[in-house]
Amino acid sequence: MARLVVVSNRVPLPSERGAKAGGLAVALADALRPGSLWFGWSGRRSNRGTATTHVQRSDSITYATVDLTEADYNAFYVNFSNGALWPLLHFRMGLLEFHAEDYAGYRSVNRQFAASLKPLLQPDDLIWVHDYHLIPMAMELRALGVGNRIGFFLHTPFVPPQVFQALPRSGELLAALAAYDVVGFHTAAYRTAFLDCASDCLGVTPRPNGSFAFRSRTVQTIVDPIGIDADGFAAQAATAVRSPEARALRESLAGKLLAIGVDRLDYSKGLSNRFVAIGRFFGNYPEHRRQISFLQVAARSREDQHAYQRLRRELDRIVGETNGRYSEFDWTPLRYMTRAVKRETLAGFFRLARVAVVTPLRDGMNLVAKEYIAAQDPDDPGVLILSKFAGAADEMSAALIVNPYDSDEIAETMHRALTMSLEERRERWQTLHAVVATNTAERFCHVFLSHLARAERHVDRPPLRAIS
Ligand code: ADQ
Repeated sequence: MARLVVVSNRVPLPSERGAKAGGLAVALADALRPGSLWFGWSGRRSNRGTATTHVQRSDSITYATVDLTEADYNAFYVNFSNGALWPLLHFRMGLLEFHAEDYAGYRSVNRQFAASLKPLLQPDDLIWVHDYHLIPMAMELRALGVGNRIGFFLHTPFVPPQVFQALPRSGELLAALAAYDVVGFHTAAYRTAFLDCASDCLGVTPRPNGSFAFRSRTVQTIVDPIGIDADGFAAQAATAVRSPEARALRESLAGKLLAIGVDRLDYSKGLSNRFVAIGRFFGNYPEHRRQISFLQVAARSREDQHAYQRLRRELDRIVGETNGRYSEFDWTPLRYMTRAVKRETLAGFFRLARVAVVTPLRDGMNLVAKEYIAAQDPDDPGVLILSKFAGAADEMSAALIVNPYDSDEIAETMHRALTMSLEERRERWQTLHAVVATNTAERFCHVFLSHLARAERHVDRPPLRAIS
């Protein structure tokens, strides 16, 4: 069987796993068989940059990482990946900041990564590249003569041509994506948006199966929604609900109900609108005051960017206003913590919560929605309120679906969730659980890798020249 090589911006090194472990490491756990290699950025900035590759092994998996210089970190990671691509791919053109020198840094880091990875590759390796930081990676590997099968999975949404073309040099990124053999998206809408961009900009004609030809290569696009280890998470939740943290949380509620939100502190997650909605909820439905507390766990993220600093200030203000207005000396409506919480602790918190409010303005998928469902007690499950702009809404239509821009609708839906009969809660949960238990992380990897394994190899082709 071919060896799997995973490439991602951050590599979750076994030595560093803590509260932040999860995400990709959990999603890929089944696919990472002994012998696999994981390559990417170490998370460190140093003067040596990518000149040295650090290799460590754990559980028969090899982790190979490189550092970034301060200049590359700023151009590649802070400015272009997170200051241009992230807002663009979340429909936030107003936040997009493009500078040619950052784009040059982005291209350069992808070239450096390709050069560092190449000596570690074996001819039959299946290479699976993750996310928007590394769009040009395949093109750079091809330019070095790498003929392996290379796949790419985009964890964010993809946007229609009118939005994508707002990014200068966007045509180059589309051509770069066409250097992959397989390109995967969470939903059919994202794939369609990508194919529309490729048709408009590259002049390709997609076939009904989602493939297209470009520069005498075939690119297969697929829809492959990411999932979680639903059984594992459910077991964790059932145990963690008795943990000291969950017990302390339950005691602090003094018999009242809990609603929960868990997100990275990111403007795509719709936290401002959610917090406004919580105020409206307690304002419009005073019967719930003192009966429920909302706990928001928001892990700080990308703190060196202005948009994130502004967001934090805005959230502090709304939380202050809401709590100032509705708190009692022995009851706080909105509990807000800006740090990550360990996965198992979260699992217990999810199980305790009668309602989860997952209202991103845009989200590639949103795994919190799936984790919340997996964590519930089947006999007494909670209710999921989910944004229609999360990729998860495609599969999870049995949730209470809301428009995340409409704070009044969110408030009204919270009231509906809290007054829902046990029978309806069970019915909705069973439908949602069937989806989460079927479309798992294991299935996600299996679908992607079986498409990649079927792709044609390119050993005899002349190297694809990188676009300069
Ligand atoms: P993220 O934007 O990070 O991921 P999400 O899918 O919600 O978003 O969360 C990923 C993981 O982080 C989940 O396991 C969640 O439990 C954990 N997490 C979130 N907030 C946390 C907190 N405060 N403390 C501890 N853990 C926390 C990107 C895309 C998503 C897509 C994923 C996977 O933006 O749309 O679902 O990749 O493809």
